[in-house]
Amino acid sequence: MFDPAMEKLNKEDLQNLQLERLKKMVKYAYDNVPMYKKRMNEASVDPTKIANLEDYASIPFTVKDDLRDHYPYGIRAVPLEQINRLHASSGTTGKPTVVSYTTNDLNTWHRLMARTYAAAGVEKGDIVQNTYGYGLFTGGLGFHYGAEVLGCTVIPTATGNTKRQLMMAKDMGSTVLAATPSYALFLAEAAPKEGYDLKKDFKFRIGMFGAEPWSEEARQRIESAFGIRANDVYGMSELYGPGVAVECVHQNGLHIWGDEFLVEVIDTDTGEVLPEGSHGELVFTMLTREAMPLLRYRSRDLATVNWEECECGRYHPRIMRVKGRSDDMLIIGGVNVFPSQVETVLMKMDGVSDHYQIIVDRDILDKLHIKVEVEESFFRSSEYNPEAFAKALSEELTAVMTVRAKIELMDPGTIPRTEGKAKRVIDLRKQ
Ligand code: DLL
Repeated sequence: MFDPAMEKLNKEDLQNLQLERLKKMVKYAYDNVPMYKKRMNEASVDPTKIANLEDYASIPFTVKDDLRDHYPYGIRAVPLEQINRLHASSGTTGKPTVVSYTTNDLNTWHRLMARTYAAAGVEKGDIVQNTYGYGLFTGGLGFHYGAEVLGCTVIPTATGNTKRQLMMAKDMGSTVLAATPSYALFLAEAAPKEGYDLKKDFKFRIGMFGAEPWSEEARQRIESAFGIRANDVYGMSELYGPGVAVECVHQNGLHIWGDEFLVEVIDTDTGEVLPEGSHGELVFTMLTREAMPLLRYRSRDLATVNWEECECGRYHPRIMRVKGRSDDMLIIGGVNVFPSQVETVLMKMDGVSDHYQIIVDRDILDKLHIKVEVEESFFRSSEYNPEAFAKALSEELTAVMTVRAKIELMDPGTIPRTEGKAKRVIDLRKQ
């Protein structure tokens, strides 16, 4: 463990620490962020009288639009001179949401990332090839500094330039691959074409994959292609970046670092706080953030939180894989569908490549329209019968997910590859 004093806390001690830090944070936000002072006053909340989580639930939620409304410098509790770094997320429309960090915030984040790597089994001396985008996106610098703090050698290749990426991985003997899962699948596809043998030519042993939803089946494909353990890492720019939660070596849910993040689970529609173990929207509070405190921040991500002790000995609560965001959910003929569920069905089928796209079109809302790229060797084999294959895929989706699907088979290599986060859903209604 990188930070045993925090990582070994039992449930009671961890929850006590959370409450103690929470009380201070509420007071800090009230005193230093005009938006929070106004909201607490309006809701008649006395920031000095928060005794438990029920009291805390009387504070209104913070949402992404609150950050947008505070463009350009974001929600801020310190003067600009104390801001050491800014990041921003692109967002789909309008102005980016900007997030800020003091020196202490950066240290906290980098240490959380070091802890995140170590929990996944990465050690001092590992060679980390960091293919996350460097820049306003938090992936690049977050994975970069965390690896340095842990004592690894970092190769900041950043995203793209796949040929050079593969050459460096082989020549440098990289042992850890930090990437979006879709880029890892892309590398796995590109390597043999460039003449590499994924298992013989590379020394990768652990993958640190996140920034987008991915299925268990995608994990199995990545693990068997590279011969590595592929660990899931979760985070978001508003909460520092990556490193909010990670799978330990047991890969049985992602530990949320409870000494820094308080998580509540709410009903997305009503906003009601749900009891422990329920499935719902994750709502986060950062417990020590200086520059940009966020109280009860609605993530829009849906998951279940489990507080049982893990085999690794940690009590830091675990979220089971985040299947998707409430905003990504499609309703097809009355059934709720997440893109990652479609991936689960597709990737179980032989002959399907790693690439697909879900098309949402006003005219065919009663069924899923999915473009599925056929895997190259199957495409060239005499067994390939497009009509029968499309029918089999459509039937499987109907059987597993109870939705009707229109399958459009695509030739190998024709669905555009993305180097950062994959674009799996094309919503024609928004274009
Ligand atoms: O994606 C930070 C990050 C970088 C996380 C690298 C992990 C690795 P944003 O661009 O702000 O930040 O996007 C955050 O991405 O609310 C989720 O919807 C989604 N997301 C992130 N990690 C996962 C994951 C970074 N492991 C948004 N599984 C979040 C599912 C994820 N979804």
